[in-house]
Amino acid sequence: FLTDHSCLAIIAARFSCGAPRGGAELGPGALIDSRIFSVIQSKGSYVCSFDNLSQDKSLGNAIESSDDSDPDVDGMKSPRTVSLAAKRVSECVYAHARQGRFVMTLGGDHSMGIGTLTGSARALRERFGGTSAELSVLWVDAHADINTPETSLSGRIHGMPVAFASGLAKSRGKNVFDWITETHLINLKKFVYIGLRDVDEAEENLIKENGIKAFTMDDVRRQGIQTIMDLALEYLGDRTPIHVSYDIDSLDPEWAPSTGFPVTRGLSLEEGIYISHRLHKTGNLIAMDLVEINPLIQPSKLGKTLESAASVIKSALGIDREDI
Ligand code: 6HN
Ligand code: MN
Ligand code: MN
Ligand code: MN
Repeated sequence: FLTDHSCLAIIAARFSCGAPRGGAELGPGALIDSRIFSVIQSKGSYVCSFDNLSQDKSLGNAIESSDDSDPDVDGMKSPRTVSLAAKRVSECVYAHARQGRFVMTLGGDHSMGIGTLTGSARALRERFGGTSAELSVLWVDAHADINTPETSLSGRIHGMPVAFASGLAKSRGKNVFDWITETHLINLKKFVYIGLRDVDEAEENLIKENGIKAFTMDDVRRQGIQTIMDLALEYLGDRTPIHVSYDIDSLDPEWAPSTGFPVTRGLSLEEGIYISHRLHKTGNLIAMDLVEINPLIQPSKLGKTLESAASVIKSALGIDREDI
């Protein structure tokens, strides 16, 4: 009832100014060149449309807007550049989701999660109104990405998307992220983490204070991924649209080495695929982000990283894994 599954809107968010180093802007192109979406079009019954949002043109470029033209705000690096890019991603996701299309955003660094979640949340509010179809979010990541500008130790906005998309972070009076209004916000009571294993102390406090459901890698190892998915989906409920924001660093570096912040003891590829598979089975998945592939890190293992990403994407779309 939620999405038109024959129409897949793919947004290439070629952007890395929310991260400490460049390279993630090359992730979407690498995935698209791997021809995964040709496989998806031929195996699934999907018709794919592409929006290419580039760092040089459509998303704005922090290399041009050097520190002089985009100085820090509340400790945030490249704040205006990231805000503008996230706003454009938000509008693009919104435009597709408003028409009931499944939206797949390829990153790019995870600051674009500000755009994807706000775009989905706003489209659902307009389509269904009230809280009945309020967005559910599954955040699959080694990291919690819930720092506010005040708690962040790095000032990098890819560590803050959950805080901005939920309204926890505000950018007080300096016109950064002021495009985010009530209608864009997600509800942290309808939000679940899976895969956490590198969480800052302040982030842990934010998770506790806000009563956010979080399944760490320790939980996955203790209880198994099947039980964790049972619990996560039960928590979110039956008839709720789900947006999954999938950071490739949730997978163990063995499976996804080409990423900016690899953390050991991660999900196996099989566990990663299982998460997607279960989401597909709900019939309620309306959007997916696949972010933080950085081809400049471990280029010799980029192929492996792309294959893993492709497998996770395909199972989320219900396409079998015979040729991974
Ligand atoms: N990611 N917690 C660290 C920070 O800078 O706030 C790391 C964030 C990593 C973000 O991997 O999407
Ligand atoms: Mn991460
Ligand atoms: Mn992340
Ligand atoms: Mn299906």
